[in-house]
Amino acid sequence: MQLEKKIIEQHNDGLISGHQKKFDYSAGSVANINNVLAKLAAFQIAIPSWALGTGGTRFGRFSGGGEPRSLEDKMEDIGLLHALNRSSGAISLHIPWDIPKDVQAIKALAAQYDLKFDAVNSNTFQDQPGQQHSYKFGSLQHVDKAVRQQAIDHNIEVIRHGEALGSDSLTVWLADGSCFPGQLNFRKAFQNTLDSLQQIYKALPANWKMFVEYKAFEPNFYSITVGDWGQSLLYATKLGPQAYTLVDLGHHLPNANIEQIVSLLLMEGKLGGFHFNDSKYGDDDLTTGSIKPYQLFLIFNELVDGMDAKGMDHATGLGWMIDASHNVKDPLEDLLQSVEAIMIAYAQALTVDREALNKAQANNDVVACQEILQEAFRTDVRPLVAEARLRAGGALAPVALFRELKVREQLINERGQKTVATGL
Ligand SMILES: [Mn+2]
Repeated sequence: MQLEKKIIEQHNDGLISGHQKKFDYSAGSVANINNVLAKLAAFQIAIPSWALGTGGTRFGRFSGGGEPRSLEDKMEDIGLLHALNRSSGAISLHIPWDIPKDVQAIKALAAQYDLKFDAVNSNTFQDQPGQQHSYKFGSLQHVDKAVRQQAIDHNIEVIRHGEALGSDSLTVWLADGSCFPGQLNFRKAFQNTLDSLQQIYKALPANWKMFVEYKAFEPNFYSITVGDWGQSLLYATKLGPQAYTLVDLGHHLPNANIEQIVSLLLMEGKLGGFHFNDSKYGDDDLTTGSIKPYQLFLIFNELVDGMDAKGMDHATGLGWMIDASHNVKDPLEDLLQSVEAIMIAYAQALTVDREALNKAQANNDVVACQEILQEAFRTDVRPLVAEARLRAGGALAPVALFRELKVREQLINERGQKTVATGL
C-alpha cells in the first residue's frame, strides 16, 4: 500500500489550527527559525531492513502479523514511514537476506517511495545454509585462513550489491571475540582482523566509506575483537582515509560518556555514522529516546557543535541509521517514535545558544553552562519538528494517522497474519 497525498492533507487539515498556535509560540523564541526548519527537513534517518519485523530474545519471539516477506515488502514499509514523517528516506540493507533479484526493479521501487540506499551491512555472525566454513569461532579474526577468506569474500560481495543499488558505504559489525580467558591470542586476533579488513578495504570503490562498528560484549562475553571506540579507531586509522568508526548507542559498557566519545571521534575526522536506539542495561535495542532522552540530546549537542566546527553538512556528513528491535510494539509505530525522538534531540541541539555557552565555558561559569543546555533540552521543540514535517508533505501526527488508517490491519490483509520477516 502507498499513502495518497490527499489522505495526509485531510489529516493535517483537521489538526492545523491547533498546530499553528503551538508552532507560533515555539518559533517565537528560536533565532533563525527558517534555517532550523530547513535543516530538520533535510535530515534523513535510514531504517534498517531488519527492524521491520518483530524482534525476539533468546527466550522467544512473539510475532505481530503482516510482517514484510521480501525486500519489496520491506521497502513498502519504509515507504509508508517516509510518507508519514518525511524523515525516513533511506533503507539500510542486510546481506544475504536483501539480495535483490532484479536490481533495476528495486531501484525503480526505491524511486517510487523516494528512498535512498544507505550503508549495506554484511553478516558473519551466523552461518548460512550451504556455507562451507563455520563462524562459530569468529570470522575475520579466525585462526583458519580459509574461514577468514570466506568472510572477506562475503564482505566484498556485499559491497558489489551495494554498488549496484547506489549505496556508498559498508558497515562491518563483527561478533568476533572469545567467551573464555585463554581461548584467544588477542594480538593474533587483532592482526588477523586487521589483515582481513585491509583486504575488504582494497575492494571499496573510491567514493565509499567503511564503517567499523564496535560493541563491548555479546555474543562473546569475555572479549570482543572490536570491543570499544579505541579499538575501532585503531583499525580505522590503520586502514586509511575511507575507514571510520560507527557508534551504536547500545554498544557501550554502562554509563559510558557517549557524547564525549562522539566529540573526539568527530574532532579526529573519524566518526562515520550512528546506530540509534536506547537501553537501560546493555544492547537492549529499545526505541530511541525512550529511556535516556537527555543523553540523546547531549550527543546531538556534540554532533552539531563538532560538525559545525568542521563545516560539515549535518544531513550528509555522517551516516544516520536506526538499529533497534521491537519485541512488544508494532515495529512501524516504534520506528515512527524513534525517528521523532531523533528529530526532537536534533532540533533541541540546533537551538542551543552556542555563543553564550562558549562564553560561559571560557568563564568557568558552570551554573550558566548547565542553564544554557537545559534551557534547550526543556524547550518543547515538537511543534518545530511537526512544522518541518508539514512543509515537507508529511503528517502532523504520524502515529495517530497510522492508527486511524489501520495500516497494520491492511498489511495483515495484504500479507497474512503469520509472516516472519527475514533477517531477524
Ligand atoms: Mn548496530
